[in-house]
Amino acid sequence: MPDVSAADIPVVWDDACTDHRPGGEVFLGVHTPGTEVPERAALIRDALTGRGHPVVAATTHPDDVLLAVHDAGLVEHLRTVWSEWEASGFRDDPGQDRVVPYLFPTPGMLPGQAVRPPAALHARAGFYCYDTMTLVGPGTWEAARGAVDAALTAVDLVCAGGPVRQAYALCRPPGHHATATAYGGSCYLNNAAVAATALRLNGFDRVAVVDVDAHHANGTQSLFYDRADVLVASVHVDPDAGWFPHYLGRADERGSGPGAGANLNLPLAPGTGDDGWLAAVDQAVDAVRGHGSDALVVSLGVDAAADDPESPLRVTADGYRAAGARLGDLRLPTVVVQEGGYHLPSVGGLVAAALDGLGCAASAPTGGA
Ligand code: SP5
Ligand code: ZN
Repeated sequence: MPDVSAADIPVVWDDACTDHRPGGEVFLGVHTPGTEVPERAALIRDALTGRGHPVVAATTHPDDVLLAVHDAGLVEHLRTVWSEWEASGFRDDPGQDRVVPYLFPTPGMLPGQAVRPPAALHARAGFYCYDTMTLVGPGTWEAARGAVDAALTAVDLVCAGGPVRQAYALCRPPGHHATATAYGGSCYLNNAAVAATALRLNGFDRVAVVDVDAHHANGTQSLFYDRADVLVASVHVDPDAGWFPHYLGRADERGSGPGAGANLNLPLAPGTGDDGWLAAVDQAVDAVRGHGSDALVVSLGVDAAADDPESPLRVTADGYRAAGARLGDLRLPTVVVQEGGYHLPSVGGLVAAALDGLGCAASAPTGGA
């Protein structure tokens, strides 16, 4: 019997993650309470510690991997925009206490013209952010940067050798909607892409990112779209059924150039439920085998869950446990990063179920029969 158990998967935590207070989201012009709240992270942590997972504090990492993923202008914007917003007096006039974009340089605004950064701070918000729902406030930068450190610390644990071949980074804010140059979808920095890049730099030749968040991993897809060495497979609610991120996530997006065939989108109908969702997870796992990946990143969003307010996929906790088991069956060094998941009464149990499935499968005796 192996002397490791699922509960041995370490949980990497950064205290800054609960200091990100977006204070809601502007949806269709209306300021709503939002669902990506600090309580999410504490609930997940408490559920995991209650089941025996050890907590490891994230360690500070330099910016090199972050800057291999993201444009320096985006990183600098996120680092500075909140203090500039405050200093510019926007809290009093017009009375907006978070950074909210109002103008977007869409292709239709700039036909045939290169887009260049605007001079005005309040215009710059829409240069780097592609929606109105992803607000920047006090603590946003520290949390987003802490989430990157958590992902990098989880990579360190997996690369250290020894018994830890799986680690979980409790990243908040989530990351999979962030592209090289833009943030959105409650995401600022792409933690999964940072983890995949760090694994490549640590000597893994081919890395797979499997994203089971309810929403398409548009940021991760775009970051690796033309690369063969990083497979991206995303299981999500069909954007053509009317769901975020609306413009991406279709099955015919298969990668480009050297990356042709190394992007797999598995869009699902609203109401799909466990069986159809797990069949898609199986297709993603088959794609990882076909890719010959030697390390795995799991973008673990639990917002496909039955009670989640942000998606209609209706997956159960048993479904998440089964998905974890299928991913654990790959027996690859694995870094799990937290993405979405917004039903506060169940979010902790859902993450715990996924990690339980992952750890049990990966530590089970290999099938001799
Ligand atoms: C990381 C992640 O899961 N991001 C999800 C971003 C999708 N947000 C879409 C929000 C649309 C407005 N939500 C209204 C919810 C009412 N039930
Ligand atoms: Zn999501």
